[in-house]
Amino acid sequence: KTPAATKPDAAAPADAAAATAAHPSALIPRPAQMVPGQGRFVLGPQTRLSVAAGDAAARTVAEDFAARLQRARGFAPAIDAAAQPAAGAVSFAIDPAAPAGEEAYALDIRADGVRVRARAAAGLFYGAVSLWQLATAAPGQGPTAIAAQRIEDAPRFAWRGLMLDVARHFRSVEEVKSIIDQMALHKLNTFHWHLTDDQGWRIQIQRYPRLTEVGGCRIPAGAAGRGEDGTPRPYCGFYTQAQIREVVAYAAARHIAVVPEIEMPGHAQAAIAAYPELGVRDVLKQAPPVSPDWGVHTYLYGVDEPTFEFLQNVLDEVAGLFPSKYIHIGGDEAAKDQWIASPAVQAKIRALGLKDEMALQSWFVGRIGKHLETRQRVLVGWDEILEGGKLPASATVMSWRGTAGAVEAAREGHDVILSPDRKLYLDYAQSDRDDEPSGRYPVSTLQDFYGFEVIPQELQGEQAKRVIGAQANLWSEHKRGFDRVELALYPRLDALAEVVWSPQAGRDWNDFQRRLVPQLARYRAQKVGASDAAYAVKF
Ligand code: TNX
Repeated sequence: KTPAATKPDAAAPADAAAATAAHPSALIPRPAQMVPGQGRFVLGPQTRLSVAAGDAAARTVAEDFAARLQRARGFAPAIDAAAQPAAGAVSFAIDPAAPAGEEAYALDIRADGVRVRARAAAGLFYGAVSLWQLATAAPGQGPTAIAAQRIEDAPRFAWRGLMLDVARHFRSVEEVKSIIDQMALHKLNTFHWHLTDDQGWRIQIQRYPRLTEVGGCRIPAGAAGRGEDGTPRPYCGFYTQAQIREVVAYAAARHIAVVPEIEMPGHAQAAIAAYPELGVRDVLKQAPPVSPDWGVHTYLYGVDEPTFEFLQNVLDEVAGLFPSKYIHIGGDEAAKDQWIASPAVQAKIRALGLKDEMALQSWFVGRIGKHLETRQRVLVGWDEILEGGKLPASATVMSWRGTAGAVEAAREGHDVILSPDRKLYLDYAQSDRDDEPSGRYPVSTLQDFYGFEVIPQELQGEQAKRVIGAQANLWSEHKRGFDRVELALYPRLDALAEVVWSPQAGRDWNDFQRRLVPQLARYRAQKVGASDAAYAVKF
């Protein structure tokens, strides 16, 4: 239980602005435990940062903290390597006596010094993020005072994610990095990168260059210039493998795993445009274009050996680029029309002794799952992967069609991630103002996001433990420019962070809104576009 916030110290009226910074409730997500102390610590240009000699993880965190402080307050404290921190220093240390868990940390702020301790690098990083938030709660440059307090903190869930769709609208490496940086400052740890879809294939695969040469561009027949919605035509974009590595390393430095998604058996039109032989050949009259339209399309991968060879080769290259334990294989919205119409696919269904096309998709997912197992990776898929048969035990289910899929999967013993449509979708409009850029309806407000509870009420005990976390999804049909992406993301990312990190018992909308005031100022100072008074938050 977190005690009430300390009152600003009346004895130091000249420090009024800094006293705001000292308010312990300036943290998002709200920490698991917070105990106020006596007095305040002043963090300024003279402050020394201290790390034990040889503690490389602590040095990295201290350097990152100093660089962030430089950007936010205009000074970077010097770093000393010392066995014992000097009086008045901020020390960072990997400490086996720190709170249990790789992502947990303790942050001790006293008038005569600050200690950040964790058992592992991730926890130490999060401790530094909390200290940075406290140090930036009051706007402006220069020294700042932070109220004495002791924080012990650890996340509620292991999977704290955000999905970005770069297929419908492409995002530059710089834009992706900026999102990853904000994720880190919210203690989110999983970036799910939706890299392929009907409207574009966005990751270079050495073995199949046409995937990006052809699949990376959409050009409606006869259209040049700009389309009706202002989208330039042709519309192209993909990441080279060097860029993918750069993003993966950038995320890793912030303790974020990047989970790639390669869609199958549906949402495959861009791949089939590039290599029509991957499709259901006996029903394809001609190669399709990369889709210039939104919506659910009917192009499915075929189910013969060359297509599996292709998919496995692609996944092997992908596995070489992404060290993540998980690889997402999509599985959503695979309309079965082409499999139904194909004599060859029907013959395969009979030869395998399967009941129908649903069972065939389940068999398909099982095959890919086995392949990923040989590469020591865990398959994740949208909840349709539960349909039509038995899913490999190791597969993890991402529940998007409400929470029913999560309940079913958890009862069957699968790990589950909640990302239900609308509740945690970032592409819905967030207000009823008619000047808000386009979004899906009905409106999904910041308060709706904040009110989401990750564990479905049907799950208790061991079954509830199968819920490893949640993520918000940013589908990008409506997100042509990065300004729209930022408006959709911020500050809804703050609500998400609290939903997945903080103990549920402390959820308090009014308190959250108070903590958003300094957070919106942080966005402004970082030049990150956020929906403040305009759409999301009514102060
Ligand atoms: C459904 S949610 C999809 C996406 C679309 C989204 C919004 C999910 C797994 N699939 O392909 O972008 O609706 O239109």
